[in-house]
Amino acid sequence: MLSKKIETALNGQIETEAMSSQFYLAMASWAETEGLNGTASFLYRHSDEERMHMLKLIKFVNERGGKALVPALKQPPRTFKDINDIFAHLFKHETQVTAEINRVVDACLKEKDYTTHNFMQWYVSEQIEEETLARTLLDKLALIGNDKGGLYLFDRDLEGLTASERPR
Ligand code: OFO
Repeated sequence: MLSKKIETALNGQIETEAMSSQFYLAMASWAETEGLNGTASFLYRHSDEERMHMLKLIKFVNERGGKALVPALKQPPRTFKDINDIFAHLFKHETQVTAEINRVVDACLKEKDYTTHNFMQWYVSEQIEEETLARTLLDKLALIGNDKGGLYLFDRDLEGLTASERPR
């Protein structure tokens, strides 16, 4: 059975995952209208993954005797400056999500809720993958600079990549 504190913390995390999904959906849609089709595919998939992270939490809360809350969501940004801006936002957002996950994990330890602590470890590892990927993509973009051919290849390489994979 979940304590009230942990139920609230997990509901907060449900909102965070839902917001991530919306945020990446907005980025995907923007990228698609800019002709960045590989980037758009990657971000649409990333948005779906975040929704899956949210669903996993909803099911866990309900199975453990709590009540999952489906949150209202804020309007995400409509436009972005360029592809660098997209991945800078994505990296920053993921580091904030990691900090929130760490807070949930910390609350589990304080409440001695080892079951939820164990469940949250999946999110801890997922964040390592996602942060590493976002950092690697930002580094690649920094190397490419304004080289149009490089940007074309970067976008094409993103076509088949998923958020928890490492790029070559
Ligand atoms: Fe849910 O992993 Fe990103 O935010």
